[in-house]
Amino acid sequence: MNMQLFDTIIAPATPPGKGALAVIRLSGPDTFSSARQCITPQTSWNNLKANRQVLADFYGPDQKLVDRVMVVKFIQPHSFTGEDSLEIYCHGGPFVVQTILDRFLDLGVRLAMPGEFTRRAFMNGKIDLLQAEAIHDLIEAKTKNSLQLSLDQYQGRLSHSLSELTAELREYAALLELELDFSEEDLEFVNREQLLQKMDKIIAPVSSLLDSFEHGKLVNTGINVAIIGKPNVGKSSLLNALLNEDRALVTDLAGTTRDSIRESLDIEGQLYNLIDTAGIRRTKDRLELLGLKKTDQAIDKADLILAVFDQSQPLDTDDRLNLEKISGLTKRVLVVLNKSDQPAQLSADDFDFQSVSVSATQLDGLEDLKKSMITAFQMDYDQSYMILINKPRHRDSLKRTMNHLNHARESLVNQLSAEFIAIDIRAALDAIGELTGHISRDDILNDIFSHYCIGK
Ligand SMILES: Nc1nc2c(ncn2[C@@H]2O[C@H](COP(=O)(O)OP(=O)(O)OP(=O)(O)O)[C@@H](O)[C@H]2O)c(=O)[nH]1
Ligand SMILES: [Mg+2]
Repeated sequence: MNMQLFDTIIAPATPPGKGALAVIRLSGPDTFSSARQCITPQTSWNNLKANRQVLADFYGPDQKLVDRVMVVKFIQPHSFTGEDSLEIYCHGGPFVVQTILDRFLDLGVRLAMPGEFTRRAFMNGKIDLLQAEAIHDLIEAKTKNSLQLSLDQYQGRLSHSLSELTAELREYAALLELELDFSEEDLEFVNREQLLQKMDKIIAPVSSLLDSFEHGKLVNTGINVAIIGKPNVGKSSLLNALLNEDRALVTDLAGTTRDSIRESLDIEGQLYNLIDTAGIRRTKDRLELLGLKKTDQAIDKADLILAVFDQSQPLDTDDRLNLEKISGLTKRVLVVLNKSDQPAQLSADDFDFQSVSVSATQLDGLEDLKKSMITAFQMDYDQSYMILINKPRHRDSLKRTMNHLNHARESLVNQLSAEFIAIDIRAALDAIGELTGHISRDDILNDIFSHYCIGK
């Protein structure tokens, strides 16, 4: 990739608003020539060493001092983008930042588009597409586990394992294609039995990567948990107890919660998106019916259902309605027997589901509940330390890879000619290439980078 294809861009790398410091980033061929016109480093420009932070004065067009800043110069290809780059650490006032930006815009530098720095890093081969996506995830990470997952991907764990798989495949494709060149002589460069064994060895990890999507997605975006049950069993009290704050309204009136309430909770590094719902019962109340519709949507979206019952009361028809609802689901369900501070009329034996006894108001049994929520997904990331994919894009590419690999395998088993096997192996390689970005399509790139903020 010819770097001169790119012009010079600028953007603040820190969020807008007031702060102690702000960082402004420039990248492109005219970085230093434009910076020379407004920045005077304490060491002269000629003595300015790369990758070192140096104090400097920033001047406006009238040669008046705008700010005293720190600068770091990066010389291509030894920078994030792979181009000549400069980072300016100025004082974090919006006016200071805008004045510095305006000065560079006047000097012919262009304001960067969302994700343009990362896109250049990708285009210049500094990172692959999976790593570019990981930078975005890393910044968005809300818990220890999602941070770990994005760091793994940023460090290239997934890319590395894919490149190992493709190296072998590439070799076989080349040998098979060589056979085609010698088809007159009827030569076989690839032992079919060995290739079949190799294919199986490659299909297995691709398939387990595909299987890791559900897990990876949950680590990345959190486990959706719907708290359901008939009115007044203490769903909102349970939400508040888990969050340790008075988030939802609690009253002794049945039908208090109408709208679904969503809050995030970090349990031992895993993100849970808790949704408190309107109590499920037979009703004709229009507002309540609207609430029930939302409850159904929350159940649809949930990965885990906390079905709450008031254990101080025997099961009634509304409880049975809830039981019917959860029995028809193919999702993970935990029964929560609330109000354990009252004499019990229900026990775990009354349910076909795993259950936990709690008191939402006395904050009793919550640790047991959290433990059950964790084990429901066996989310201990350190123990199940494996490579995960976490985006539909990854899954789609790997599905295509899998289809082509299976097809190639079938051709092998049916002793079809090298041509057929090679075509499918090449197609599998292309699908992996799209995943890592070695084969890049503008529409995919635009989709990925447009979600980034300016300056990233
Ligand atoms: N004794 C006791 N009372 C509780 C407990 N949890 C909730 N309550 C009471 O039960 C009543 C209903 O609590 P909510 O949390 O509003 O119940 P809900 O399930 O959200 O009710 P709706 O929003 O109407 O569907 C309130 O008076 C709470 O104080 C508990 O563990 N023990
Ligand atoms: Mg409620």
